[in-house]
Amino acid sequence: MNGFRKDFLWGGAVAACQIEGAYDADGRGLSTSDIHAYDVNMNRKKVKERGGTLEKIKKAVNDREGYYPKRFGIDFYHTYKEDLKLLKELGFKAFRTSISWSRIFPEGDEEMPNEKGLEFYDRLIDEIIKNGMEPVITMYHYDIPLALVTKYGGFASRKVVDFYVKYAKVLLERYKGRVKYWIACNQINYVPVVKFGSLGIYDDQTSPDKMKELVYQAVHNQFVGCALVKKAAMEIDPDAKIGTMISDEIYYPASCKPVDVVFTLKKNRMQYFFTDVQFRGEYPGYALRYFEESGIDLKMQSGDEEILRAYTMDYLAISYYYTKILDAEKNTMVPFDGLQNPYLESTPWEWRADPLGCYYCISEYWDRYQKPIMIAENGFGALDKVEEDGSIHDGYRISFLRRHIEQIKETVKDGADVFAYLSWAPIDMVSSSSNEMSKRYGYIYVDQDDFGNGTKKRMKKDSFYWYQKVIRTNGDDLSE
Ligand code: BGP
Repeated sequence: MNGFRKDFLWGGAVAACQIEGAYDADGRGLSTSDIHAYDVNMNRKKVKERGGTLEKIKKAVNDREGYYPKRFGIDFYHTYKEDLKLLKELGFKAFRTSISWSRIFPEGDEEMPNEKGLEFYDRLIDEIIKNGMEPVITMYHYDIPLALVTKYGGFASRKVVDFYVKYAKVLLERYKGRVKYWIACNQINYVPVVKFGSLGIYDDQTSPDKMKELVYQAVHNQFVGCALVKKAAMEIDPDAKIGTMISDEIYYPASCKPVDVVFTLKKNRMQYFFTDVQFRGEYPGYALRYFEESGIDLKMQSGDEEILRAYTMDYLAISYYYTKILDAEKNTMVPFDGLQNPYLESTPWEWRADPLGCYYCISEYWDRYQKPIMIAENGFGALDKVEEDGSIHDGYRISFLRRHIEQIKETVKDGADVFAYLSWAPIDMVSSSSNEMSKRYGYIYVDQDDFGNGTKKRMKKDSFYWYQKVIRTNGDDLSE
């Protein structure tokens, strides 16, 4: 292979809870993303975890003072037709977004789905297809219905697994024949740091010494949920592909000291743990040992192991942004406890771009599983500037994307089956972790500030025209 396959899916990715807004339209219920308040005093290098205690959550629900950016997004709920037209102009072959779970089941535990929510996604998915794009739909992207958190304790409860599978079955039935690529759960490996948004666990749900066990119990429940979604897809829509998604958190050793190299191998294994279970269908020995030595006693229901073994995932979706390093003396096995690589450039958010790391990440995952790979997120968050004449010169973003696409092409030349590149993000929207518009990723600028003020006007950045050329030449011409 000397380049991308002819039917390579070039496109971009967004998430309902960061783009749609209309948080209470047409019967939608509150989700965890709707109580993520904008923190005007945030430290961009140390963004606070969202969520909080049950008390804090209930207060946020009743808060009339704070500003909650994800309730408004960029109003994509109403502008999706115009925005998709711009993406068609870019030449997109695929478009990834997510379905907001609480549009379909406002409280999460209703008997019947909310028809108006389903109708919105009928319109949206039809519009994506009408504009010549393959829809890639994330079933769950950091917006679990809030009631499933406060009433049931999120994925720590097996009842929530049942509600999740019921929700997924509704989607598979409704969009059968229109959606071929599903992602069961956004970045399933990231849950320890997004335990509120992704597992639906609040800070005082259990005592601090029991929290690690509760998180991994909820992760186990999510594994079972995803496997049951795969089972449902085989019954409802055999053409549907169910992907699992991880955000790359594979580390380099900080030095060639054997202790750093071996520690890094062991910690990286606890990242591969998520995909080992979902592609190999069982818990690897190193993970069982880690849980035993950490005093984590996972409760598996009878039948769980058979379900995991029988219903593994069809493809791997990877979100890639940065890399970090591990020093055996300074770091621990706590997920995401790592150091910054002094050989990489920093950004205001301390996300250090590493294009070669993209080659490393894809190669390791391909060598480990030989499963088809979709790059489901890759992009450069930056403080973009609008010039007097309305132009936006984001050469830094073009350079980031070019250097990453070059490395992806290298993995394809090695034989890796990378079938899609959906960069984050085609259009500016509210950032996930820092909850701000200022951290812009788009090829298309949106005139809206961190408090939602602005004309909402969409403007093409230099990267719009560059990416348009990349897609037109199927990745042959990456020149800046
Ligand atoms: C991923 C999330 C996306 C997206 C991206 C960029 O973890 O799946 O939702 O937001 O990160 O992160 P951020 O928006 O925090 O810069």
